[in-house]
Amino acid sequence: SVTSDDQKFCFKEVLDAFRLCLSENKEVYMEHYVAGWRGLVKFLNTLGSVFGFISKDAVGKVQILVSLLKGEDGSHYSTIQSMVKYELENQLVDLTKAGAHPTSGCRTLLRLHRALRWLELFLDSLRTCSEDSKTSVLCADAYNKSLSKFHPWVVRKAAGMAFCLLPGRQAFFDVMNVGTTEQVVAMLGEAIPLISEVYQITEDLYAQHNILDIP
Ligand code: 1Q0
Repeated sequence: SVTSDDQKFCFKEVLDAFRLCLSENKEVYMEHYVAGWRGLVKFLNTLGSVFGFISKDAVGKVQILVSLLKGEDGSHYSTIQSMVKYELENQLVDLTKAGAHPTSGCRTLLRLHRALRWLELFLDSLRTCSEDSKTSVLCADAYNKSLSKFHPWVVRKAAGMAFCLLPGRQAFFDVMNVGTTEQVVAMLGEAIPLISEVYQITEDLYAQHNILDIP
């Protein structure tokens, strides 16, 4: 077909990435964390160009993390835990105001981490909603309960406008490429606890190091 496999979104890819994210001792592997986001961005791109400003920001952040991981000091970036330790010990993070390290791994990942909470809430509402629920409303509710508090007014406004253009629940489920509605609901039920655990481990780690407010 014309659409190559790596362009076509498949929700299973996201599920697998988050499944591989946690090590035995509950460290979060960067490689799989960014793979999860790459999959999600693919999905976002199928929704059309109104979501371009969101996708562009996410892609930029994923690229920053990938270049750190592939870079000279890449060995320190294999897990979120090792990244936090390495960057803090070497003063590579702007902790109180924007300065010399605008693209630190800690700062960049924190932005995606905050968005992960939105995703968890949104997927959970998709999983449990009725057939006639409006995805735009579910998405806005999830956003207002989480990510919106970190965004200035203009971004909230633009996001709100973009949400109104989301396809309906069924179209959403079709793009996920999973199968019947029952199968989608089952796969969401598998994915949400994994996403939730990765979120909580990261949140606890950032809280423990007092870096939840990196500017
Ligand atoms: C499905 C609809 C997607 C809606 C995404 C919700 C998030 C809205 C976020 C809008 C903000 C984007 C503009 C940029 C903001 C940045 O200023 C902000 C902070 O960064 P910085 O460097 O300026 O301090 N960036 C962020 O907050 C990061 C936002 C990343 C959002 C990534 C969203 C990826 C979405 C994936 C779609 C998943 C759909 C899941 C459904 C799957 C199957 C049903």
